[in-house]
Amino acid sequence: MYEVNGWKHVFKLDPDKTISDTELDKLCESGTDAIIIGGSDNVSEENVLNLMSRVRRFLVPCILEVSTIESVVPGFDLYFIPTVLNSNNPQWIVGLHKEAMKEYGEIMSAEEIVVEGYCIVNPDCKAAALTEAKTGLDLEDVKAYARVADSLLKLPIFYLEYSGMYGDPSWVKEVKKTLQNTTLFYGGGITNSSQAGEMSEHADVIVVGNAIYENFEEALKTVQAVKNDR
Ligand code: 1GP
Repeated sequence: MYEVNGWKHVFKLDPDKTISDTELDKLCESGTDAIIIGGSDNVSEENVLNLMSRVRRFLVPCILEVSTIESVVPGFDLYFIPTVLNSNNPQWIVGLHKEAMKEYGEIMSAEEIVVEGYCIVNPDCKAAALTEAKTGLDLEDVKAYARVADSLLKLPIFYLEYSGMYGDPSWVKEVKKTLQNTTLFYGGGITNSSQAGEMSEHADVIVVGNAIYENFEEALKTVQAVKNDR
């Protein structure tokens, strides 16, 4: 089984967006620790399978971040299952998870599943709207959610999600201090090496998403920024 412990950098690819073979080759061979496939819009069995088979030509671990039950397909190294800790709607905390278990529980292999405790901080991102996230949190709230993930639920990952917006590094630093065993993922608005290096000083793993589609060469450089940093 793959362990997220020790990872520093991942790219998140959106199955609803287009990426050329050349760019995909560069991402997969960049030295990143994993490729996550996941998104919030138009995620289908077809586009997930298509992207997975393209990433599968490389050795890099390939992970599906499950956002809809319909798009779960076999063949990934790991399945990341998000639970949105600050959602106002129990569907996004445990409801859809129960439906998935009803359908796939018997055939699921526990070693392939990793639960991510999300805390969505940016009120303007799609994920916040979709999951009815209670945003407007202060740092103490976010630290409390981190402790819920770590001390109470003993989740492997706490995912501080700023999707589309560069967050406050001082918050990431404080959140990291509260975690004992849970791995801290930071995602949101990383567009260049210096931001990657800055967030990587505090977060265990940084996630680079949109930048892949907006400024590919800069996005690619975030890997080395993080690897050289430590
Ligand atoms: C999104 O956290 C990831 O789920 C990455 O965010 O797309 O802003 O890089 P960006």
